[in-house]
Amino acid sequence: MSAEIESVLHENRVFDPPAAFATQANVRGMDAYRAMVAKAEADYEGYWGDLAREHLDWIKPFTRVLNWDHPPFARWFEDGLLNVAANCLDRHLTTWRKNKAAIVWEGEPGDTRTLTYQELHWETCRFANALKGLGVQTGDRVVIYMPMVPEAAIAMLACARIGATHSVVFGGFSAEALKDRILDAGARVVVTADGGWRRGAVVPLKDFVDEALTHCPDVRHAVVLKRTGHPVSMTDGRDLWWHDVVAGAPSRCEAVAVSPEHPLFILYTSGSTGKPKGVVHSSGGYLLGGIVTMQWVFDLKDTDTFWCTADIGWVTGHTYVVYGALAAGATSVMYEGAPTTPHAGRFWELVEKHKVTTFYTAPTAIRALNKLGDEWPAKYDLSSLRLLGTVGEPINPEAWMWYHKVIGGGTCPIVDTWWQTETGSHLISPLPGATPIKPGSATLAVPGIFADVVNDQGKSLGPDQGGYLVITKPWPSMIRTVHGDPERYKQNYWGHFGGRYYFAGDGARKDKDGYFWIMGRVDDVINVAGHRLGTMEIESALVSHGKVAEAAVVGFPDDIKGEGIFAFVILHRGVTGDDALVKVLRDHVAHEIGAIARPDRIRFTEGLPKTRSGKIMRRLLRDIAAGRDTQGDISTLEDQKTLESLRED
Ligand code: 7RM
Repeated sequence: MSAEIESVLHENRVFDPPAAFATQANVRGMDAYRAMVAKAEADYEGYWGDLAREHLDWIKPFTRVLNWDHPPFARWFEDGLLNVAANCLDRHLTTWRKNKAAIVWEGEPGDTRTLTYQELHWETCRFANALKGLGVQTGDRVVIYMPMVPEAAIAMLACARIGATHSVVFGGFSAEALKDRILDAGARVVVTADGGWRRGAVVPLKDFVDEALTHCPDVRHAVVLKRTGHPVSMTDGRDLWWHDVVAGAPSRCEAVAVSPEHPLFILYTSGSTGKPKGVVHSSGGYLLGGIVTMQWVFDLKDTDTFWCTADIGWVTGHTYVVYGALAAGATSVMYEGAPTTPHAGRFWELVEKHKVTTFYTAPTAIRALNKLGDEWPAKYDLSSLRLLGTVGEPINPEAWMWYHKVIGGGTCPIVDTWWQTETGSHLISPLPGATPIKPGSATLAVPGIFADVVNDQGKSLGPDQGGYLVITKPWPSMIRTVHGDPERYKQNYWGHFGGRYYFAGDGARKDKDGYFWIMGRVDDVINVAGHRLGTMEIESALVSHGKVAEAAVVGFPDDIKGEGIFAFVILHRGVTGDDALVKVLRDHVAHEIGAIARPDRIRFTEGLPKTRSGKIMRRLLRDIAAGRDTQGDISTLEDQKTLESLRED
């Protein structure tokens, strides 16, 4: 790693928490926030130990909070025993919440289902018994490859109930990607469906499973949920229908007591090299991170209808559709389909229909929905909303302002939550009743998390100096290891600053108020004539021009400057990209940031290559900008066609 990253973005707007929000918030005002931080600073283990006793149900209480004797392998609450499914379900059954809606589900075709905590408990127990009947034992791995239907959550919770470790593979992944993950996880049971609905068509999940399983000799069973009725082939002895395996299965099933360090799940992320990494999460610490952030960041109340739009194949779906949401007793909305099927107002229609109070989505979705025009949200009553959130990438201030004004009616705070698959839950985010918000900043660390921006020597940097975002203490919901490769875990995340800090891979700066501004992945930094520029800031400058809907910026080899700046630009509907506009946009960036950031080349495009969770795959754009063949793993790519059309012209 080399010197600092220059930060060139300027954003001065500040939004205080609305008084009406602050007075009812779970964390009220900055003094309350600071008191929590002070407590965590004074007695780190005492702070987290108290929270773990308060928010988790223990089968056997722990006596030791943190074992950090063998860094970077942390063990939290290690001598306790608990069960995650019992913490998500059983704990509510002795309260009025037993008949509260746990999951409010909507299928893409418009079919709906609501499961109370009691019903979700029955279904989970039945499926847990079914898994046991198939020979699944505590410690075994189960791969879940399903559409966004309640049974996906039921399958996850059923694994948790019997202490099996699940690995959810996003339902949009190919047979090839599925195969790699089944093999790496060493799963012997796969849970899937005959298909799922996406953009009006059936995603033939079972066909992909069949293809994957030709290379997975250790898989004994595939359990298949009938969702679409689309014909599938069932292999005798191996494949079983979900409805058959649960038929007659008892609706009680003992929740197995496991160590809080027991691996709850493995979730694969595509590392920058292409080989997928199996991020391993714990049970106790992971769940604690999810619960406390539901309370603090999402300000959860029993009157809320909470909708996190993420697929359960992504960590955001794990923590904020399923585990954190349910353990905190939320009503969690789950939607199967695409945001624009059958029409561009589908999300807003669902907000109105289910009276959603808290809406959490990704900037990529916000920009896409913004681009479709204000007439869509205008058709629906969005007045039930009280809090908005974003996650996945930095949100450019223009998209933020649209979200705030058009979706939030100017009254909802926006929590811009920075976190990762590896962090398990939010680490940097506003607390909506406390933190004054600056559009585009994830603001401050969650109380109990210690974050900093450092240079390549690990030295803490001053205000507005760009550097590396690090977490300086282990935290309960952190990644425990990379499945089957502890050395990779050690090197990748703790190898950069002599083992002292967790390095997130992101560039960032802190402003004079200590607010964090995430500048994107350091792998994406461009070196122009010795200046290291974060791509995100140039993208943000482009999108601040009224004609631009979205932009992706990468470097390409330049003999003189080292790297030149190549911008891929998506224009708003009805705008045509011509040479005059290229000039206007180049000048606009120079004006916003400075001549050093003026793009050398601008190319107008209809789409960008993105991962399924909406992140731009700049690695592929770099290849295109350099005129090279694209290399490496593209199993996480959302839409192959976009890449092909970029290659063609
Ligand atoms: C939850 C999730 C992690 C990476 C992370 C960042 C980027 C996520 C924000 C963000 C700026 C945010 N998990 N990122 N949230 N950047 N502001 N609020 O996204 O493992 O898929 O990605 O996403 O680069 O390192 S993830």
